[in-house]
Amino acid sequence: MSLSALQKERYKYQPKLPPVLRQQLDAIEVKLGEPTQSVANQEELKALFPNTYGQPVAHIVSGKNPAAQRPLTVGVILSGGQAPGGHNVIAGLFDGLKKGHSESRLLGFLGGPIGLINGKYVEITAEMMDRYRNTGGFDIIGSGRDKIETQEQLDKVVAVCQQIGLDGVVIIGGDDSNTNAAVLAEYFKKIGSSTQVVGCPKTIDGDLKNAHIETSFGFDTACKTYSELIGNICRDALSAKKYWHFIKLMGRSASHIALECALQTQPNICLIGEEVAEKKLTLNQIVEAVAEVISRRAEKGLNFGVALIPEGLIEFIPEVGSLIARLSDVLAHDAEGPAEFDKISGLEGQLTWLKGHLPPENFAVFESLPTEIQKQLLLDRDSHGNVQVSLIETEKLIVEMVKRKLKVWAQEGRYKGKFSALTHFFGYEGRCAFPSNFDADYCYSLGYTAYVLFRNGLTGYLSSVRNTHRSADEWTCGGIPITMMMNIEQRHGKPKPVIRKALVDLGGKPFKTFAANREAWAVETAYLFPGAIQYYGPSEVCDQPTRTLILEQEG
Ligand code: FBP
Repeated sequence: MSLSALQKERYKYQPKLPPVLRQQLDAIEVKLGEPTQSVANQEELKALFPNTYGQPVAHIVSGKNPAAQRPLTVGVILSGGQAPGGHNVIAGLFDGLKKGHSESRLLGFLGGPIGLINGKYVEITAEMMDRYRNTGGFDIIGSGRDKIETQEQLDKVVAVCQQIGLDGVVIIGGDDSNTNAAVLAEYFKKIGSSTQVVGCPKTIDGDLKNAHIETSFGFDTACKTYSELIGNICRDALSAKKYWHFIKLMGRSASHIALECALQTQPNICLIGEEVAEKKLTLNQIVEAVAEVISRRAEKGLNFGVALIPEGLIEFIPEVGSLIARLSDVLAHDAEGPAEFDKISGLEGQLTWLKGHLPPENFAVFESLPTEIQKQLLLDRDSHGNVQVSLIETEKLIVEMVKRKLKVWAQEGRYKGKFSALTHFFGYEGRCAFPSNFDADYCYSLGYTAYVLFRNGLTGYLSSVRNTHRSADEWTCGGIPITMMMNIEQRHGKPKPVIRKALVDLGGKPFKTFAANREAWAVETAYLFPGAIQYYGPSEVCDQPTRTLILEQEG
């Protein structure tokens, strides 16, 4: 197979580890802190996780490791959406295992959690590992969105682990997958199995973070990739001076990606879902705010601009969120509803049906939406009948409604500009990029840390690397008990123990920095052009973490 020049160079790149992990393994030990508590619902969680609740935070420090050395067999799963760096988590784990004992084995379960349920795996060899070092993607073993939840699934997993003689499993995933890791760790302990479970925090969305987990991997590379593209579009807008570009960015629930990209590129508009929800803004108010910026720029002769829209915005708008929830109810949970509805052909007939089944206030919102969006709300339902929010073209919705608004303002003599809009969606473009140096180093360290946690007998932990806003020479590492990050939330109408998702903190420094500048960015043209991710060169060009991480950690 022929390789690109960058591919060849990246294979050779040696990721940076925290200083403590650069030592021989017998010079590293784990120090345990005080017992911990979950972030909420302590009594319920203690009852649900009697064997793993309250474990102490684990710090990996220099010392002596008395652990008797025998070969370990460990499994690894990639779970959920791709995120740059996943291969390096596996590489760090692999190298740790082999350093610990040359006969240790790493098994990769294929296609995500379903691979563990069905016992489908490959053994990761040194030669195979070397073909994936420092590359993007999850293609080494594939990923999937299945869950290990039911008793039948748990039984199958236990049987697979026993048959192989697995000492441990690493689950590389987001909040849901690591909630699963906690459930699995608890179950293994409950049945007296010695198989350990350790998670690694993954998601480009950046919403798996808390007081102990500074960032999820992949966020850095994805945001830098999108910011390069946004910067290029800013430059195009500035050159042609004739288009408004509306760019939707991934981030199913939280707006971290949009916020970080705004900090990196200084667009004219960036909507933040969490702020919309907090201020209870209506769709009309959002549209007016966007139209206002367009109008003010037009007054200065600037009929161009760039607007960023987070994917999850639509659900944060209270009236649309309520419509989506109600639509999902009538189309998914009402036994008669879906079958009857699916027989109707044509939007007109569907509208009549909905009028009779939706509360009037929800129907009024539905009726006010552009036809294309109405169709998407009705067509794009998942296997449970729920509306698939990520497939709704929010960027087109906003453009359509802004057009209508500007037309009215033009008739009233309030707006005299020209509005020509283009829409974009940046999502998949960033999920499998070559990991930035930050993600390559961070992921390798997370994987290596996971091995050290296994070696020291820990289970039910999330691998953690800290002080990541500084150079890797100052990084520290350890393990955080997963139950510590959990609370009880309603999921599909039932209370469930889950890791609390991190939304954009409106009181936090990243949002405040954005809010303090957005007025100037709206009317002045203050674009930044970050350019492509650099892998080689001065450290301030190629090793810098995200603005979000720096602002959050520097306090
Ligand atoms: P994870 O949370 O599993 O990492 O996935 C996040 C994400 O990339 C979202 O930003 C996006 O909405 C979603 O995955 C797309 O999912 P799919 O890959 O199933 O189309």
